[in-house]
Parts: sequence; C-alpha cells; structure tokens
Amino acid sequence: MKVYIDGQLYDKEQAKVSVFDHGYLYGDGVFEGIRSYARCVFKCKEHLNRLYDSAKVIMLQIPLSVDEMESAMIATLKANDLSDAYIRIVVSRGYGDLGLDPRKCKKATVVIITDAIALYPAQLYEKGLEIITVPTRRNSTEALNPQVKSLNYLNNIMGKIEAVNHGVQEAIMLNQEGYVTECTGDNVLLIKNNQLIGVPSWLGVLEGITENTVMDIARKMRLTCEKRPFTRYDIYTADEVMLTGTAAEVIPVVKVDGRPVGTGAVGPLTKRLIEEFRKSVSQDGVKY
Ligand code: PXG
Repeated sequence: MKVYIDGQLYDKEQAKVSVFDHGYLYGDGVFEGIRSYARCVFKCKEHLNRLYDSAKVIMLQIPLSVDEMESAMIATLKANDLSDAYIRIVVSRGYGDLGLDPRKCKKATVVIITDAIALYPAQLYEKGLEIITVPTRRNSTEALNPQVKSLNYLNNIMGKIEAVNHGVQEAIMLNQEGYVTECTGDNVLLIKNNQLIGVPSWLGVLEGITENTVMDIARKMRLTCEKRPFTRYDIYTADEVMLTGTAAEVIPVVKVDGRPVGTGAVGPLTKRLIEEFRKSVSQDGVKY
C-alpha cells in the first residue's frame, strides 16, 4: 500500500508523520472520509469543499489548491490500483514546537490514505440496527462547531464508548437543549407520514453528504423532505429511522432506547432508499 504525504508516495511502513505535528499533539487539523465506487470518487467536489470549509474555519492554510488535492487523491488511488476504496484525507497544522499557538507550525501536513473498503455485514442492512441515546452531549456550536470535521473526535468517541458499554453499535447524541443531533459518525433521519426529516446543520451537526444525497433521491420518489430540529419523542414515534454516512451508506434503525421503530422491522421506504442509493453511487462523482 502506498500513502501520500506532502507530495510523495511512501510504502505503508514508511508512511510516518512527526510526533511534533500539532495534529498529533493537539488534534489540530481537519479531515475527510470519502468513498469511491467502480473507479468513481463519490461526491468528490462536495467532500473537497467541506474539507476546505473546515480548514477555513480553523484558519488552516491547505498548501494545495482544490484541483491539486483532487489530482493527488486520484494519483494515490491509481498507485494502489483501487476501484472501490475508502479515502481518508488528513490535513494537520503541521510540524512545530510545543505550545498551542498555530503560528509555531510553518506548513500544514497533507496525508492521503486510500484503502480497500471494509464493508459492514449485509445482515445489518436487512435486520436493522438497535441504537440508544447516550448521556454525552454533542459539542456546542459555540465551543467546537460539529460542522467542522476536525481531528478532534473525542466527543464522538465518548458517545461510541457509551454505546459499546451498553452492547449497541451506535449512539444518538443530543445537544444541550435535548434536541437530537447525530450519531458518532453518521447523521440521523426519520420518516413520519411520508415525510423525510433530517437535522439542520445549524443545530450542531456535520452537513451530511450521504444525507443530502438520500434527500435528493427521496424527492425523486415524491417524498417531502425537511430539515428541522426534533426530539427523542419524534424518534420514538417515527414510522422509520435510518442513519446515513460515507462508511455505513444508508442503514436502517429498528430499535431506539428499547422502543421498536414503527413495526420493529426495516421500513419499506428505507429499503427503497437503500436500493436507489446503491444504484446512484457509481454515477455521481469524479471518474479516474
Ligand atoms: N456525522 C459525523 C459526526 C460524521 O463524522 C457523518 C455525520 C456523515 O457524513 P457524510 O458526509 O459521510 O455522509 C460523519 C461522517 C470513519 C468515517 O472512518 C467517518 C465518517 C465518514 C467516513 C468515515 O469513521 N463520518
């Protein structure tokens, strides 16, 4: 496996970044998780735009233009001869002396890892997930806005630990007001009376690229779509619930906090959305 670091490809064993990199020392940096399907980088522009927006918010200068980043990513995919891949771009503040001040770092470090995709068991998509809400609240927008996909994922990791401690795979996190935000690495959507409802990013969630794709598909299926704040009550009384994310794609949820969702089986609209999503993925992105 070859890994891209600052303009060069290294063998996996040689792919190393300094312990003085502020990404390591302080979680100071941003990242993206992208997938390719049949030699097509799914929603490439959307992911790169989100990466550059995240960097702008934390005042991190990425030393490549968006086009150069796209070329570097495709060169890495080709070097590894991957047609279906998981792509991780990491841009950290870079090498610098100890101390928080980002001015200590002269140049950001850019890493691109492309790997074979680890698929979730097929049975999860047929049987659905059981999830819980956890005590850890999602970061407040005024502390560390979850719209920034930063290297600081401890908030999400705390949620994940609580889910695992309770024997389930995912956790719904609420904000300080008790509104549903998102899961640890996925957005949450519900269906009620043929309406697909997601969480608006201003409430404090990552603007989900998979979620937006699912909403586009749903509109073509003549479902009405809306993003608005909702609570656990709306989840407990929903007809269907699903999670969306680059890694999981669209995954049905059949139980939340011990309450069966709808009938307790995977809902018909979720099933159709999963099918349509899978059909669309290799046609919607940058081919290589
Ligand atoms: N919320 C959070 C907090 C995320 O990290 C999503 C929602 C879904 O967003 P997209 O745009 O992917 O639909 C994410 C995405 C990983 C991994 O390696 C995590 C994500 C994406 C890809 C890989 O754990 N998170």
